[in-house]
Amino acid sequence: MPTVKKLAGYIKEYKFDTIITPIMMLGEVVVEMMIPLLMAKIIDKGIYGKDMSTIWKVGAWMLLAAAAGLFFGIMGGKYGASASAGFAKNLRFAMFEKVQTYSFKNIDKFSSASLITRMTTDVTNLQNAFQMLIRMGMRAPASLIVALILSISISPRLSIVYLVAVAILTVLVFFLSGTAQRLFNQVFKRYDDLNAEVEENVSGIRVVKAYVREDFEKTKFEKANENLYKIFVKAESLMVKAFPIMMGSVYACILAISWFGAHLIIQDELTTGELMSMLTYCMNILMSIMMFAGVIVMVLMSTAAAQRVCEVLDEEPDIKNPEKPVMEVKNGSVEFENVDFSYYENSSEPVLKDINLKINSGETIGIIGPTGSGKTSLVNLLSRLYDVTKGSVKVSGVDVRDYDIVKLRDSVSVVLQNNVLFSGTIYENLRWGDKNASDEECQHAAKLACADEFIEKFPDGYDTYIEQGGSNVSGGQRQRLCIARALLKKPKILVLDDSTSAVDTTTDSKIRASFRNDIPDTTKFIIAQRISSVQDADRIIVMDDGKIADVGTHEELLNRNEMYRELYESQTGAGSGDFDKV
Ligand code: DUT
Ligand code: MG
Repeated sequence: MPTVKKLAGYIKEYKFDTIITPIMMLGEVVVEMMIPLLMAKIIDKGIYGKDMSTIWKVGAWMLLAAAAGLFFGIMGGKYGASASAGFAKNLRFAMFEKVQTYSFKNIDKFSSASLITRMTTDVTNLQNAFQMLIRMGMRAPASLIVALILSISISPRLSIVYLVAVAILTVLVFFLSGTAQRLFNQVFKRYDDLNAEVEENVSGIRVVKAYVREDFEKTKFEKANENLYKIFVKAESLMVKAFPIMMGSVYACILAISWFGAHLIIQDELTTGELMSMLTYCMNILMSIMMFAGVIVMVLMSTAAAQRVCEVLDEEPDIKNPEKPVMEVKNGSVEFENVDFSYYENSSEPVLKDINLKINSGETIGIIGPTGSGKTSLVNLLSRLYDVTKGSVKVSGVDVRDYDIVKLRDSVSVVLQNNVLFSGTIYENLRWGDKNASDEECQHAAKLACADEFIEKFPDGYDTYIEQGGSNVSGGQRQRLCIARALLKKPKILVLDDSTSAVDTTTDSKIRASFRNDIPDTTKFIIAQRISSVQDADRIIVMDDGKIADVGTHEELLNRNEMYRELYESQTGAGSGDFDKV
């Protein structure tokens, strides 16, 4: 039940709507229940007693009751919709807000596909269940009780028939809701699988096409889809079978009442009007039971969704601001002290092992090494995209975990290896780096990143609209825009993670030259596959299998490091297939 309490906290400003809805539904029930009574009066007094004035008078009351019922019903619907939609709105926003605080590690844990399902499908399920609960959750039992009381007051003997039907239906309903809940829980699980499938395929659709893997992907999807279909059919057919059984018992009940009622009328113990109202109440009671069962099933079904939503809300961001954060990063010096790092707590072998490194402010550091050697992992520790497992990373002499995260990330600007642009103009994208940057500053940053040449060729220049994911610019153009965006932060430390891999060598060296001239005091980390991208760095780190294999200048490394020399020769030697001329 802590889940319920937690979720109820998100009703917030819709409390009034939430409370008024069941009250309106109650009003609807009360006036609705008066109608059969008035009906009995019209039949017994008006029709049998041939009293026209009673018919007029009671008829007017009936009309009034119907109008009041309509009013309450509409109001209940209106407030119910507002309360449930508002609740869902608050919930979605809270989840979105929470996900923004997640570290990379938190996101890895859920996967983006699952986060999307939780924020959309699961919240919609909760919204529907909530609406059902505040509307029918009150209406159904209220109508059951009022109808029972009224029919017992009309004819206690005939009411026994109800009680039998109520008992049978209740057993049936409890049996069904248990099974339905189990089945629908499986449906949600399958939905998640399907969503993961769709997310992966659609976001990687270009690769799928390039590798002509459409058929393979289709088969995979078909399987997930088929599984979902099967379980859905199973769940739905259970519901479908339930319906005739329920209706059967309703009609059996009506038959029984008519039979016994007729006898009672002949014995003068019941009037025709009273029998009419008994029949209406009978319908009311049985319908209420089914409705209530519906509410229970829906609420039970939404518990899985509720749990999944709460997991997102309860997840502790594993990277948090310290109690008394250091608010200023003084310079760009960096120190790694006995750093070990792994992505998963229980992995046997750390990704980075015993890293020790001291870098002065303003130095340019090249990082080179085979793929998977830990280059990205190493630099991701600088801006606390991940936290070290052991040891410490210090920037300007202070442990990165002691800084205010915003201040730290403003000072350590990372151009990620898999970088993305967002939908919006080039100006808007660049201002992710600094939202107050003037047009001139944006243009200056673009110039440093050698992005000005192609931007100015676009008909709309800096106002060119970038599509979602940056799909309307080339790989090299996107990389340069991302570098410009990072430069706008005016960072103390700039990290380029393979950020010029798609840029030609001439432009690459132009970018590095502008770094040297324009931001000499910024510490620069340049991860690259091409030696030419790092050879003029002050020092070059050679990474191998999570360890620092060597550190030195280009010349030093050429002389003493075999791996480095081989890489250099393969990139400069004839027939290497690389056009780099060094
Ligand atoms: N790794 C993970 N989870 C991740 C990223 C990486 O387990 O989210 C592992 C895979 C690899 C090791 O960490 O064995 C180092 O990866 P990293 O990305 O640091 O390697 P890299 O040197 O940057 O490789 P590349 O040149 O391919 O970018
Ligand atoms: Mg990498």
